[in-house]
Formats: sequence, C-alpha cells, structure tokens
Amino acid sequence: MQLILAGLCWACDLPKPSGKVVLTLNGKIGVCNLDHEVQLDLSMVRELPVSEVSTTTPWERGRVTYQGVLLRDLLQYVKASGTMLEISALNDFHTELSVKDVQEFKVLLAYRRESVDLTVRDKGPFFVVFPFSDERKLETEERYSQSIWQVSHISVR
Ligand SMILES: Nc1nc2c(c(=O)[nH]1)N[C@H]1C(S)=C(S)[C@@H](COP(=O)(O)O)O[C@H]1N2
Ligand SMILES: [Mo]
Repeated sequence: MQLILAGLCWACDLPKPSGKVVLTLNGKIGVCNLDHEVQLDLSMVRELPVSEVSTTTPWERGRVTYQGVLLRDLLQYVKASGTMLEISALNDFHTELSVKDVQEFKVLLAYRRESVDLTVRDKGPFFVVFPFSDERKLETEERYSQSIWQVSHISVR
C-alpha cells in the first residue's frame, strides 16, 4: 500500500509551504509537496527567478513595470509536461493558455507593480501580464481575456 501511494507522488520532495498557501499547481507536473500538488506560499514564489515586464495594458494609463515570475520559469520549476494551462482566479474566473505561448512570449505571473506588492483588491496576489508593448500582435481580445488577475491555481493539462 505504501509503495502504491509513494508511486502516485514519486517526487513529492519539494519544500513545503510554511505560510499561507497562495498558489497551487497540479496536473501534468513532475514534482509536488502536498496532496500531489505544488502548494506555494508567497515567500516560495518570490524565491523563483524574478523577471520584469514593462508594458501598457488596457487597465492602466501609460507604461507600468510589473515584477514576478515568468510562467515559463514557473513551469520549469514544477517540471510541467503538458500542453495547456488552465488558470483560475479567486473569483472563479478561469482561462486557458497554451504552454507554446508561454514559451514564445514573456508572459509574467506578476506579484508586484512598480515594486509594490499586488493586493487582492488590486489584481493580486497574481496577475498574468503579457508584454503587449513589445509584441503589439498580442493586443487582441483573446489575450485580454487571458490576462487573468487574482490568480490562485494553475492546472497543467
Ligand atoms: N480574475 C479575473 N480576471 C479577468 C477577468 C475576470 O472576470 N476575473 N476577465 C477577463 C476578461 S474576459 C477580459 S476581456 C479582461 C478585461 O476585463 P475588464 O474589461 O473587466 O477590464 O480581463 C480578464 N481577466
Ligand atoms: Mo473578455
């Protein structure tokens, strides 16, 4: 029995969160820490490689610089093997984004805006930000609908 359980979560050896869990990942991932998922508190997310995307968006005046982790770096961290991401928000909004797109574009899972932490009230704790200003072809309704805020969960399919 123990062997079977161990087999389900063969690499459940990532550090466990000590603070409040703010982001969970599951599905086609190669590592886990709790309940066959990767559950992360904010300090764990901040330890991942930090990237910036500086862009205009439909939601701000002028160019804004966001800091966070690139979705491609997050996928690498969880050893993702799938092709689609189902990203869900605290308000039950969800969207799909292909792994191909996050490999092609610098799509940021932002947790800071101009170096200030995003609050749940202001699109936090995580906001998917596309580099619209660098890649004008991203300025489409499809990408806006994938610009999900209050992100809490990512399932790799
Ligand atoms: N958490 C969350 N993110 C979201 C949404 C939402 O309802 N909740 N709406 C999406 C859609 S469909 C679009 S087009 C854009 C723009 O939303 P807005 O017109 O309300 O600014 O945000 C996206 N991100
Ligand atoms: Mo939309």
